[in-house]
Amino acid sequence: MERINQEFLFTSAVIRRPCKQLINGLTTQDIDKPDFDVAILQHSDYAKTLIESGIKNLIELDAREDYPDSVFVEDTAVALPNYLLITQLGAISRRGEFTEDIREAFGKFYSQENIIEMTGNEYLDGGDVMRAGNTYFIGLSTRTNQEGADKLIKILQEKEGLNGIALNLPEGLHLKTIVTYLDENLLVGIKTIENIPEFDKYEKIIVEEDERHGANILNINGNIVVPGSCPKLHKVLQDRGYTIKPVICDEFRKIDGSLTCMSVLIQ
Ligand code: CIR
Repeated sequence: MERINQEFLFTSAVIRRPCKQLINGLTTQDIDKPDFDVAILQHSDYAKTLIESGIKNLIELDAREDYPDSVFVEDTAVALPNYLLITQLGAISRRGEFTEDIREAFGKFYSQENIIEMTGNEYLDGGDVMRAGNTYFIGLSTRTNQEGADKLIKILQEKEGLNGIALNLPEGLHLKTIVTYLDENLLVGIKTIENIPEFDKYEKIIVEEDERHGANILNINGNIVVPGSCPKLHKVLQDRGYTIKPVICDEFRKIDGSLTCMSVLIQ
């Protein structure tokens, strides 16, 4: 059997059902609003795909109409091997998304003393955090500031024995909008990542411009969860021997959502 690196082994995940207010989620796209009924179906396919990829313990939280973007749980917390970091979200309208129910869900996996919260002027969205082996890359974006990145780096170094590197995001909403650490030493991303010096040492699969959203994918227990609408990327990955699990989440893309942002994966 092929060897899967420990960092891609996940047993559990936290997700949240989309709310009707999703249609008013923040967006940089100048296209239609999401169709709520279709979004619900796509979200349930996403949940099914997580289970088919080996997530045994899937916690699905109820929708929160008071937070239009609350389906994007990834941004609210960073699940490290031993510690959970609750973020302060960069967007004002999203602050407060880490409600009591999600805190309770994470309490099943992390003891109280291993849960740390951002405070003061520290802002970070989980979508800006990408693990690559023992290093976590943190995108400095419109949502994540230096103070937020520094907080995470300190926890990585002092509590987890890991490293963190902050880098300026050249484009995109979040770091993981433009790049994924897919496998040992291998990145998948948009062309711009070739100009990021911190990524020089990695092999790269560059997605075609019309499949830009293919830069955000997931390796869950060796299953590669990819957007259904990226046939060229599917072929590249299959030719390299990967098992792909396509899932269509186009309604969420209308408000800048991608595959990683709808779950927090836990080892
Ligand atoms: C936002 O602008 O915050 C949401 N509409 C989309 C968040 C997507 N999150 C992510 O990629 N991690």
